[in-house]
Amino acid sequence: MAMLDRLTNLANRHYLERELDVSFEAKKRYGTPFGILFMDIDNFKRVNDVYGHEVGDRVLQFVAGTISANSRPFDLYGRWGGEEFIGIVRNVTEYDLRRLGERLRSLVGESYILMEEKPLRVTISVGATIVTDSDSASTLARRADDLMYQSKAAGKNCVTLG
Ligand code: GH3
Ligand code: MG
Ligand code: MG
Repeated sequence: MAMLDRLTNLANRHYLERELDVSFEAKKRYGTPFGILFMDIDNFKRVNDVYGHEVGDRVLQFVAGTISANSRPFDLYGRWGGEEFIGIVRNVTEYDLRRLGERLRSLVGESYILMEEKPLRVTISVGATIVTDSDSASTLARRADDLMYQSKAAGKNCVTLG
């Protein structure tokens, strides 16, 4: 499938960008609000350095699995790049977007793979934002990315809404 990321089976960047365009169109025509969650795995380079790239790939797969197993059918989650994921969340309020981001953040932090019988866990930092009338796909993605970086600066493993 040309629209799926090979490693994680989530939507790929191309699919996400198309779906962002569709969501902007739906907002313009019908006023349907939407928001995005920008999620980046914390200290992922260390996972690769300590355990190797193959284990890093397995971690990407289980984080993707946690995200997709807990997503609503009308939302779309995908791999934006390396260890970055985006969720397009339809018809959502700020309150619910933050709750969803918090829920995914804590679920990822609680899940693990076993490495020599020991649990290997990672956390994610999240940026969450609702689309505004003056947004384009690129301003929206940039703001969500900036908010994700605010979560990093605040100590990682948290959600920043803006
Ligand atoms: P931060 O908490 O600030 O996000 O630190 P970080 O180490 O996660 O961030 P950084 O951007 O320094 O490193 C990201 C790492 O992700 C580096 C790169 O090797 C790794 N990576 C990107 N794509 C893949 C992939 O497909 N497989 C594996 N195993 N690693 C990947
Ligand atoms: Mg990154
Ligand atoms: Mg990272």
